[in-house]
Amino acid sequence: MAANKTFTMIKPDAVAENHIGGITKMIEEGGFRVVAMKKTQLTEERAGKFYEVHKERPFYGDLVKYMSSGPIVAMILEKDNAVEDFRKLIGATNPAQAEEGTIRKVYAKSIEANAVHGSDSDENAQIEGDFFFAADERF
Ligand code: RTP
Ligand code: MG
Repeated sequence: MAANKTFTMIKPDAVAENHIGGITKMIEEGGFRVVAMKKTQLTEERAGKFYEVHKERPFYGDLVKYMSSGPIVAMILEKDNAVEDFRKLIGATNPAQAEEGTIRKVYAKSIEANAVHGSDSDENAQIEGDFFFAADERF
């Protein structure tokens, strides 16, 4: 994926609480264009694969259970400097440290149930987008 793309998921708790619209509004008002979008549910196996980089972290098992606990909304987003700007828009991993105006400040409930995922590099944005979307699902 080009450097002007990033990948995000609206996480299970935010989907369950009807925040798809609110979060997508913040994303679009933040200057991002939705290139691809789908509601789907990860199996534990697929969530484990998606988060494989965190396999050795103490929270990995809980994270995999949480991310497969209900439907998520996956998106590819486009904007100049997408990866960095999107991480600014979502705010800190721990909502207690998230700045005013960030998505996590508004919607995150805890360090785990923190409403949204954002890719951490151009390389991972490409890998993560490819994990969910075929070529004919991107516009
Ligand atoms: P993300 O990948 O979801 O955008 O979040 P991030 O970069 O801000 O945080 P990361 O370190 O990549 O962690 C991935 C996700 O794991 C959960 N987590 N739980 N219990 C904990 O201490 C803990 N730490 C992280 C969160 O859902 C975090 O977003
Ligand atoms: Mg991360």
